[in-house]
Amino acid sequence: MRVPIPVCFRRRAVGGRRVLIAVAALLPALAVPLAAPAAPAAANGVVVGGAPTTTDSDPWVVALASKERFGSSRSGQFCGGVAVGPRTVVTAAHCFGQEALGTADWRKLPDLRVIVGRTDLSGTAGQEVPLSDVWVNPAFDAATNAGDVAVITLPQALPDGAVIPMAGPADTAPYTAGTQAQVYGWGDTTGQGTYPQGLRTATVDVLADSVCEKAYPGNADGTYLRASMVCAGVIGGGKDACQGDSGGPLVVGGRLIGLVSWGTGCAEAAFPGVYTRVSAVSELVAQHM
Ligand code: 4AZ
Repeated sequence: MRVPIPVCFRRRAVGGRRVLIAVAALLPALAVPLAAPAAPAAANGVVVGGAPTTTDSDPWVVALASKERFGSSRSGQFCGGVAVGPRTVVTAAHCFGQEALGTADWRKLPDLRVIVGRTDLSGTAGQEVPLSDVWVNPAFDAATNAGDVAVITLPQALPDGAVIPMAGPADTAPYTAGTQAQVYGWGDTTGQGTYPQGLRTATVDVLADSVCEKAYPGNADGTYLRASMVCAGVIGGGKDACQGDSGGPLVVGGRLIGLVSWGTGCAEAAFPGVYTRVSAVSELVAQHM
């Protein structure tokens, strides 16, 4: 089968630095960076700067996939997601945008699946579960990226029922600056279009809101808003989420505190990763479970 046209769904490649979502198809001829970051991010990550992990140890990490749209070499993976209930997966709203899916209606992609239990996307382990419903946060603001959350309902309970609890409104401690968090995904490991077959994780620090407010005061990439977002990265850069990690988990102490959402480039010292603040949306999510 012919590999589909690679889909780059960056929203605006401003100066070649804009990064928002997954680029998924990996045609060798087009494996060149579609918009190279100004400074190459450090190599080797999930995520950049990470290490391999598995869906056995972290079974609530799931992949969103469509082979028809994104190609079959990596099971069609294009975003991450997180199982928070036996039949509920949360992800980023922008994973369901027109630019990601090529349609505003996910039902028009009949082979859209949630893949669970598949560490290695080149294999067939685990299950490919169809979606029975999707709630995309109607308050998602594509200009700022606020409210970047969607809730997927599955037709049946996940095989092993492995779920992770969401941070609630009262969970403020895990958001304290300096807290170590893990980010997970099958996204770009270099910031230059290098997609791994295996699931990866990186340890990043929750950063003070002021760091991201300074980095992202409001431009074409988005605006950092402390009420609805979390800032995370490492001093000096080198560890970060990247394209293809969107919708995936940021975890502190066995609790989901963030969803990979956006940022400028990947792993650049001056531009931390920005995550959806789960404690701000967990009640909304619960209403759609
Ligand atoms: C993405 O496209 C993406 N460096 C996620 C996070 C970041 C950049 C891009 C933050 O999924």
